[in-house]
Amino acid sequence: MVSSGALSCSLAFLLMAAAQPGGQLASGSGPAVPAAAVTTRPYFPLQAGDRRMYLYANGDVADERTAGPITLDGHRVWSFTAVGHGSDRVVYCEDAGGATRMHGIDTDNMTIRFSPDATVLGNTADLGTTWHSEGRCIVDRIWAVPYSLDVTVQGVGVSCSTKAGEFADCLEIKILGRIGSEPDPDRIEETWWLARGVGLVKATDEVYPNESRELVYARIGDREYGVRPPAVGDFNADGKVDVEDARLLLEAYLSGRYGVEFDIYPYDFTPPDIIPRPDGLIDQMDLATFADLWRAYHPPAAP
Ligand SMILES: [Ca+2]
Ligand SMILES: [Ca+2]
Repeated sequence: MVSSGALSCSLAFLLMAAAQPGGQLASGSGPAVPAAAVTTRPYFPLQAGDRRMYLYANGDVADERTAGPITLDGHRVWSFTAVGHGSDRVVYCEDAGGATRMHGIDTDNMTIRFSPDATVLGNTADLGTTWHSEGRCIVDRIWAVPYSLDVTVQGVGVSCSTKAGEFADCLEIKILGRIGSEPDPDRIEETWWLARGVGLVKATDEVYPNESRELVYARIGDREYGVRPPAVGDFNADGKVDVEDARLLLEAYLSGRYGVEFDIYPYDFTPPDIIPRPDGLIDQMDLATFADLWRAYHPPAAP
């Protein structure tokens, strides 16, 4: 048994950072769901290619992409990978009934798996519906600490205002939990607003206020919300990646003047839809990455 306060604290922090706790759908928990309950699936889209950008209370902006589905630990899962505010990958799955469950969290130096999977949303929800969860968090497949979670619906059809716009049809859920061993587990207390067709648009964190966030931009399927940020490689933000951008990058490279906008390597995902992880250098790898972006934006004409 692991009872390290430091571990449980860091686990809880990772959970906070990812802001994606959930809980096992325990049998018999919560009130009976009346026929008028809403189906939750549209409030938490699981769809590869979606993008969501969040502004955190401390000024960070996180850029999150959805990938999948893949099979992980025998589950069909979708991963939500965010960079810019920590670097976490939260793995979700959907059960046959349409409930949304959290399978685990990967960070640069730690893997956490929920056993059993943690439920974020049951398949249907009405005001007052609660899903109780408990189990173990398995860290790096070796250590385990207990967790428990209660997710309660405290608003249906409510509106939520964000920097990406006003969302008229949201589920508002309260997430209360504990993670780590007694007598000193860490506390989870968050409120989420999930917009129909969009997903998480706002979260307040009552334990770690700096982890509160709101949506600034989203691309869900073919729809966009908020103002699209300049594409990576569009250094002068004129909506095109062209020879003028190449000139600006070359100038930065040759002059040795650092600009984070030119620091496009290393990166995650695939050109042109990349998220740079700046390494503090403008070198030949950044030039090569720009060349890859160029090719992605200007594919050769068909013969
Ligand atoms: Ca440009
Ligand atoms: Ca670089």
